[in-house]
Amino acid sequence: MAPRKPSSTSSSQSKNQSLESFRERPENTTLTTDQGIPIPHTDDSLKAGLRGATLLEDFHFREKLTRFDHERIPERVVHARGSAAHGYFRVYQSLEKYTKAKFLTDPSLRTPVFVRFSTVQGSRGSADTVRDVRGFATKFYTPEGNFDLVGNNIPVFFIQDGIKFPDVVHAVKPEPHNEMPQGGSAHDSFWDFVGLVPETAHMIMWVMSDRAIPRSYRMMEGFGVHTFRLVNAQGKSHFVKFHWKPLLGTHGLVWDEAQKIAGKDPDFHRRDLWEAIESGAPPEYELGLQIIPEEDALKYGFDLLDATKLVPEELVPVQRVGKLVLDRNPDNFFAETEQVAYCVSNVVPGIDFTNDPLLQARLFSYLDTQLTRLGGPNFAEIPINKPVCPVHNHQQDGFHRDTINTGRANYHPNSLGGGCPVLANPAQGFSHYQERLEGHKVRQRSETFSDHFSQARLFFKSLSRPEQEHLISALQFELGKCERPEVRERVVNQVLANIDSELATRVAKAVGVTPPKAAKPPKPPKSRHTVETSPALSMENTAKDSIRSRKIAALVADGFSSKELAQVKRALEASGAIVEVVGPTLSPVKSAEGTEEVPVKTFLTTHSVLFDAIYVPGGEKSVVALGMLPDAVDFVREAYKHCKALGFSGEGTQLIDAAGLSKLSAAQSLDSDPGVVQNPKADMKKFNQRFVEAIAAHRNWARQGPPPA
Ligand code: HDE
Repeated sequence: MAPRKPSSTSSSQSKNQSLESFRERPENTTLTTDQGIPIPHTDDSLKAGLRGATLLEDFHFREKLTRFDHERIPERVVHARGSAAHGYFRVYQSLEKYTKAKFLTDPSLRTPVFVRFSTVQGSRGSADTVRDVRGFATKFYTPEGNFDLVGNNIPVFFIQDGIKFPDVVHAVKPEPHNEMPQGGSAHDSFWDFVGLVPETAHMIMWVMSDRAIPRSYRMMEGFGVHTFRLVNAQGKSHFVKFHWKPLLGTHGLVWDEAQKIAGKDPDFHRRDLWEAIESGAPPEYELGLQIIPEEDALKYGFDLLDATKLVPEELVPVQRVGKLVLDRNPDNFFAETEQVAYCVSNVVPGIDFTNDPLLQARLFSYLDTQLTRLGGPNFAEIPINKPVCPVHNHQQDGFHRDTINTGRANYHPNSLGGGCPVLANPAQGFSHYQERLEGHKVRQRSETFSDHFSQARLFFKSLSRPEQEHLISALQFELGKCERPEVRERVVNQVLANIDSELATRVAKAVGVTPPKAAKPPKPPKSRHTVETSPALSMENTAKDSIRSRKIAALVADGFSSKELAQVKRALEASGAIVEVVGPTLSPVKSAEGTEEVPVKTFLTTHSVLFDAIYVPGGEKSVVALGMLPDAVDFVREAYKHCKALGFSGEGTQLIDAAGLSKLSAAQSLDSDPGVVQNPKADMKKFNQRFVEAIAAHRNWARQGPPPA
């Protein structure tokens, strides 16, 4: 891979510049203490005699150890494991009809952003590919202050009221008595909660689907989840749902593959994001808006304030209004990715909240949690959190204060400071939307929040058959790991039976629960503005037109055909893919033509699960050698099992039998499998075209065959 570009040529420049004065560049510098005293020796402590005890006066030793002892800050209570990138956002056309937010009304403005992706359950060091919701948090550094869109890759949530957040998080986190399992929901306390709280039903469908094991952060959607408001210059408000649409499409892993990746490369998603940016393939997403008139809050048979519901795209289309590009990796993980503090309450004029009780809780929680995590109230002064526009107010003091306020007037109103800072012009400043409210003070849930199963069913019914199979086996896996029969029983009968009877019956059988007698009749839809299925919910219908940034392993041993390898490599790279040559060792491999190729990885250092597709070039000697290497054979078999594209040219096709693929083929004949591209005659043009199409299709699920009886 090309060496890292030093600093950015990106368009996230204003943030990049604002960070510049904080960057420490070690080139041509001398080692000093924190006080700037030059240090000529740092490998031995100061001792009383060559073999004597260390002296307390050794300030360099004490400072070095003290600083090390205090390197850790508390990890986030949720979303601790994350990876982030800088970039920019630009709106395509002014949205002034709906909002007065400058970054959404000025198409010439490139707004710097910092996006952090995360898992929810696991600790900071947990594996990337666990089954979990992914966070998708975006900080827009706008000219009117920071706007934080703190979303997930799933459009709904487990609960309806934020007061239950500690409960759902305690339930899913590692259990308190033994702190197991790490990074996963397949344990009793989580499913105990699910069985007792049926409002989780819709979200459960999503987290058991392939959405919860994304192929890449670059290939997942993002959602603001709650209904927000857009408010225009005239004070008119519209409800809005925020979406991020990845230009590479939305793609998932296979569960078996995800588990293996967790061992082979626990940093799989982090590395994928980092390498894509370094290699010049910046992840891109479009911002989508579903705009809904306020009067329609109850039109769709559910309440727009209920975060366990989504608005089907077929009813309210997602308008794509701008583009997000992530083109620069952070300089320092701790300073940026760890210290970034997203706060749902950070909104700019033109964006406002609704009364969604989940959102209302979040408006309190994020600022509150940062106070402890980042050690006090001045965390907005940390470079990554600092707005790019001026900040003036009378807030002062507290731990870690950076700003040196001058003058005597630290109150409002004042005359000693000339009245400054003066109040903003109401037309430009933030004023809360004047929503009319009345009601009794109650601790109750609205009747409009009571349907927990219609949309769970809608989601399940909208999936393709292979996606449904994956979801069913995910539930069989998760509940199968629960020790208590009553926990499994309750989930099947209180939750799944209300969603779909085949789903409930098959899960019941697999986890030793008596299947529900009859499917519970679905409630009739409460609204005629509804849909039976929503094709937009299925990843089968996503973009499959590109192999940009896909990783393909070319398997070689001595005697491979360098001619075929070069042709295929050229074709794949021309379409934006990355080809890595994998060989028995890192020593050069000799081709049939006499040239040499140095593998970048070996069968020991990498594995099929870390690639999107496999290519085996011809060369009799090479193919025979590969066929005798169990790890090379395993490479091919695993790629086949995980439904990936496989390409075999020339004598490479002989590896098909050596790996026993013909016997594995569910379709009886590999010729009918569009994901296995064979070309014994080395007519490379057609081969390359078909191979590119097969990789772009992502996976050939038909290969999985029928489910076990
Ligand atoms: Fe969060 N959430 N959350 N959450 N959340 C946090 O804030 C919370 C919810 C989300 O990369 C915490 O800084 C409550 C929904 C993301 O730094 C904490 C409730 C959605 C991130 C917190 C929710 C999210 C967080 C932990 C229910 C999708 C990571 C550390 C009312 C729309 C941000 C922190 C990052 C992080 C509270 C529910 C997304 C404790 C109380 C719904 C992406 O404040």
